[in-house]
Amino acid sequence: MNRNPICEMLDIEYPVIQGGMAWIADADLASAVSNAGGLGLIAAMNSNGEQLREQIIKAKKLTDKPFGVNLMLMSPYIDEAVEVVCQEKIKVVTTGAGNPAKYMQKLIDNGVKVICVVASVALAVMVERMGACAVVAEGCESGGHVGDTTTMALVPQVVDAVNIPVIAAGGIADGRGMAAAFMLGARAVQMGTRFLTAKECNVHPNYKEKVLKAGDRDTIVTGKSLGHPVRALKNNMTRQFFKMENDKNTLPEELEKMGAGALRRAAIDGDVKSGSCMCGQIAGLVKSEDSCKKIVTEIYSDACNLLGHEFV
Ligand code: TUI
Repeated sequence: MNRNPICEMLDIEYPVIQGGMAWIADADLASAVSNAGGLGLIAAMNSNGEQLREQIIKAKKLTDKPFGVNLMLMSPYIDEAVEVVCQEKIKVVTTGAGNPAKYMQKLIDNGVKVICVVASVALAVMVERMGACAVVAEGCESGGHVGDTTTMALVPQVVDAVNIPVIAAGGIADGRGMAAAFMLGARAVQMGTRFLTAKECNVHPNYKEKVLKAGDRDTIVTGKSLGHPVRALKNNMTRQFFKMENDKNTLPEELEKMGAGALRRAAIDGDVKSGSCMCGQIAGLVKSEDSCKKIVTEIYSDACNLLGHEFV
């Protein structure tokens, strides 16, 4: 019998959750991760209500396993997304990049399990009180929007502060990382960068190739001055952004303008020079394009071999 609390709560086989990557995590990727026995997620960030509904309907056709939706709280479509999630009877959502207070009760009242991505102990404690069923403690090794505490420091502090299960994210891409996360007290892992290079991931091939070729020092965080720091692969765009951000004559609006649409340019159009290739520091470890089935089963069996099956 599987006694892992996250597997029991979500009715999944392996305690492996896919990151809700904006412009990347669509029905194809989410259903492939769910069919592999993990929890796949559709990113709501880049879709209006009807586009999100289309992806949900598609995923329902592609898998009979549970899957969820990631609600990015800074999204212009967040209100529509919450509405569609409730209407489509989505079983679980993850929230990220903000405080989900405004939406918690509505989601819970509609029977949606809410797992909040947090980058601090304070927010973890707050969302537990609001009814979150688990938290993802996401360290700053992650790609995309990041906090400033590392996974190694954040996870055990969040584990000690809350009574709900903790899912670790940031810098995890193989069985060693998963085993380490479990040793810190996490009961599951969330991975973005590893699934970004999955065979079933529809991100533009240029982006995938850049991630597969990246080394350990190839990411950079920009956007701190705007209040939303983002980790992405170094390229023309991030170098220019970094330079302008450190120039006191640059106006915040100029930076906002540069950042707007940058993820879409890289993920959809394949412009990996002037677009933003968000990805985590663990990219240097990810060297092959594998199926979601291989990713999920291999990371779990490697972690089991390191930890002992009863522990995972
Ligand atoms: O949300 C993410 N990662 C993301 S969202 C994203 S989309 C984007 N597109 C363009 C520009 C910027 C972002 C790409 N990657 N991860 C979850 C996460 N949430 N990481 C950190 C946090 C977080 C940080 C601060 C959550 C809450 C918070 O403070 C909330 C508060 O008000 O206390």
